[in-house]
Amino acid sequence: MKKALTRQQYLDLYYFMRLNRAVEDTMVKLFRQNKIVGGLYSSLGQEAVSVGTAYALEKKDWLAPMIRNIGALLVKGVPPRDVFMQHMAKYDSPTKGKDGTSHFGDLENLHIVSPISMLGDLIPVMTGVAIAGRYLGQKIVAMTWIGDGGSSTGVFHEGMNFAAVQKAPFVLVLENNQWAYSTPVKRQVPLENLADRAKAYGIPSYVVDGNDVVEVYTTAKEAVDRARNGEGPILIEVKTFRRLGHAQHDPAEYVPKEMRAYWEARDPIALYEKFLSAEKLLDANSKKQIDEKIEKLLSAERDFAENSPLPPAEFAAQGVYCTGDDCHKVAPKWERPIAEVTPPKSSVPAVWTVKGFGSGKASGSGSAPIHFGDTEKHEENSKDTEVPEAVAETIKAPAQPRPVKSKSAKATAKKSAKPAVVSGKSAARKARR
Ligand SMILES: Cc1ncc(C[n+]2csc(CCOP(=O)(O)OP(=O)(O)O)c2C)c(N)n1
Ligand SMILES: [Mg+2]
Repeated sequence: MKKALTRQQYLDLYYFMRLNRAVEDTMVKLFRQNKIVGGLYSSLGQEAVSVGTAYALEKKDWLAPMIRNIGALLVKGVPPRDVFMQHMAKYDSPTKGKDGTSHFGDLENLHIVSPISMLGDLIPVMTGVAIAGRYLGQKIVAMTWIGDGGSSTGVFHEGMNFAAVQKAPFVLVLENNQWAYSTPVKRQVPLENLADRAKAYGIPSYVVDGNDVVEVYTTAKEAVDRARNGEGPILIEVKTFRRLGHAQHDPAEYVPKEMRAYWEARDPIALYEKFLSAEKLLDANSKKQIDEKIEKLLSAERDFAENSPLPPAEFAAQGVYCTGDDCHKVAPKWERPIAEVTPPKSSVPAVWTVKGFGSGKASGSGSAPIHFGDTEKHEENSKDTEVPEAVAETIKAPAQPRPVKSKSAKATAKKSAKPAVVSGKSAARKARR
């Protein structure tokens, strides 16, 4: 670890890592008391990643956490009670008890976009936030996190490519904790460094030790500054380890003992404490003060959360569907008259149709629109619908059985290769063959 920060910065990083761990320890206790409503994920051993990266952001910047980034929320200013209440589905929680994990954000004050469970989807979303900030002249940076597993989704690549081509002020932290559920990295990506994925988009990247909070922070700060100065998106791969299973239900017995032992000996908080005492930034007394501060804070926050009521039953039906003005204040700004850009005026007549298609009867006597078999009978070769030439080209005659070299077979093949007309049942069958 290098010495390059102010004393306060060093101590802040320590405090938030300790707070991150203590908040999650408290939630494990709540989980065992059956007070946690949804799944409980852990970032044990990964605290330096969430804290070190989020600490590099300014107040005006935006972040969107994933399941193992509670530390980032705490750094951005979310009170621990919100995290507790959210997981306990309490009425005073940010989502008023509608979610049992960490799907909440704060667009107005803290600039936090709610997590999206579909891995990778936050990348284009946060790219959009970054571009919007630039459009509004705000000089903000947007940040999100993705796992080693999540970096193999299609939307990861689409999102990164989009961010790169737009030169979005966006920092992506690729949290390589060696596992995606029970799949080790080596079995899903043929790369030594996942940061190499950045080469495909022509953007810069870093590889850092995710258990060294100072290295994580200084790298993230450099990346955030570069993104803010117009250099475009940056990918940071942090190498770390998921110390517990995917969630509370997973004992992670598939993790080799040696691997676990290696990383447990590299606990990010223990490593940092060693550094801080060697640099005379933390002694037994100041450590005790921090212990007491966190204990006092979390005891009050937990009490508040436990005393918060569960939502009233009738609330279950509210706030589920968008109700327009009561739900949000975002309104479309129509540049053309609405009638001109919405149906029926905006509807285009079908290029070609199939007679009877859409008029079949369903068992409940309504119409069963997509069942060819239900369409009315009509004669073979009847002229139902003229097919435009371009369409006819695409409906070439279906492959014939093994050709028999006889005059009559050739003649038949030639005949069926001319589908100028698609006729109801028989044509549909032909086309599907
Ligand atoms: C697109 C998509 N596919 C699958 C899942 C199910 N899923 C949730 S977490 C997870 C593993 C993620 O592993 P990784 O990205 O390495 O993150 P980690 O859990 O290690 O933090 C999977 C497959 C999902 N949420 N979204
Ligand atoms: Mg992982």
